[in-house]
Amino acid sequence: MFQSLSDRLQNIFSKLKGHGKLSPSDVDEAMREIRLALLEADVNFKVVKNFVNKIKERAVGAEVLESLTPSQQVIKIVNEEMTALLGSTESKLLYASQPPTVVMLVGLQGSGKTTATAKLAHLARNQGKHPLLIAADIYRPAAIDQLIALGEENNLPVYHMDEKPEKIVETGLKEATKRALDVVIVDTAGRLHIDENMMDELVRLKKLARPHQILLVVDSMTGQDAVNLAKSFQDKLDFDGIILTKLDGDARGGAALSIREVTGRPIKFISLGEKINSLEVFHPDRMASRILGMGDVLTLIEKAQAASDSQQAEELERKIRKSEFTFEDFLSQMRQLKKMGPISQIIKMLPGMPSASGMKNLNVSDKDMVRIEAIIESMTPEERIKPAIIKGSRRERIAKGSGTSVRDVNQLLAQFNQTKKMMKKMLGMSKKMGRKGTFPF
Ligand SMILES: Nc1nc2c(ncn2[C@@H]2O[C@H](COP(=O)(O)OP(=O)(O)OP(=O)(O)O)[C@@H](O)[C@H]2O)c(=O)[nH]1
Ligand SMILES: [Mg+2]
Repeated sequence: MFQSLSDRLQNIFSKLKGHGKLSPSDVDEAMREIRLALLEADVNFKVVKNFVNKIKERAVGAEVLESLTPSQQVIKIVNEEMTALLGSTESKLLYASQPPTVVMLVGLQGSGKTTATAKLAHLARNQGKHPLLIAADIYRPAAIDQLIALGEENNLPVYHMDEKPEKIVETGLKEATKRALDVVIVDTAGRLHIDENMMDELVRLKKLARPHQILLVVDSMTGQDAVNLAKSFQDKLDFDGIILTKLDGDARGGAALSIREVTGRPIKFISLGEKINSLEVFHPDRMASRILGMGDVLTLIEKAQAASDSQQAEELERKIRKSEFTFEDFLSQMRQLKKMGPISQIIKMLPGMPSASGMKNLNVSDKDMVRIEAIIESMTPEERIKPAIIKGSRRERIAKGSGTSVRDVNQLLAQFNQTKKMMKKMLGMSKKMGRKGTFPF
């Protein structure tokens, strides 16, 4: 996510760290580079100007903390200002006190409305709600079928009928009340550009459905164009929050960093893939630390918490600390990890990844995981507990048994040792953050 912006900012910071004391011209130079990096990431120029001015003011101001070096202070300020730019605090979906909560999704064609409708319903259901999806896009061929298919795949009820959108929404809402479904999510039609007819229809639907929340779905790949689009939607219809999609792609960051400041509306959710569980509540602080290369330890820990039980995690922590971690544990942790989502995304959340060069060969794909599992399964129980005994002939036997090569086995053994070391290091890091019993590996 935002890799090139992230790389550039991290470069700027590492240059700063090289200076013991910062002169005003060091700070000026860093600010100039930050400004360029943001502009190149397609952040709106007014947003950039404000952002840099605020940092400058604070950096040369009297804000001195004894415990930090001058460069750390600048980084801290950038981190705080970037968090503020992204909205400061998380902004969850609010449920109405009188159900059903009605949410209407709007946005341009292909921005991800229909998939977000299903993802949001999935999220609501995980919070104990009973959602109903309403298919109100009657224009694009197959739009309704798309939502029906998503509903069937994920066991979510979809309301549809061969009528005008107004009628569909009206009867859909009645249906929700009748079936005691407490969250209604309305998927609407998109257009290639803002167009009067679409806006008029959305305004009519808004009057009729009286949604508690209108969420604008924005493709993050559209950069700061998204800002103009959001402004038009705001003028004509208004909305309460933003869903930013396709953050798994190589978006430069312009949309994410500009949209809140320009519209004053919060980013509520981000979407990081096509799968049903790829919608996340947006945390400005976590996004800022991801962009600034501080990793996203919190998201990782939360995912881990959801995937593993804490007793097991504590036991593991003990083992890591005492270096009693074995291939048995490795295997069971790997299986836990799989529950957390695609391994490539998990790895990216680790602090300093993927740029930290020492970690390059930890770049595991889901396919690698299958191979690794096979190799471990071909080890004897003794070998799993004491990997040090796995020498020449044992390596050959394991390779044969798992249908891999001795090279693969060697590689895994090396990787295992490296992982062990990394886990110990990361354990220290999560401890510093005051967390206990939640460590993922
Ligand atoms: N990689 C990735 N793809 C996404 C994401 N969100 C949506 N998509 C894909 O983008 C395409 C368009 O998504 P839709 O949900 O159909 O978009 P829409 O806004 O409903 O489009 P219209 O109905 O044509 O206006 C689909 O192929 C989705 O799978 C995301 O976060 N990441
Ligand atoms: Mg659609």
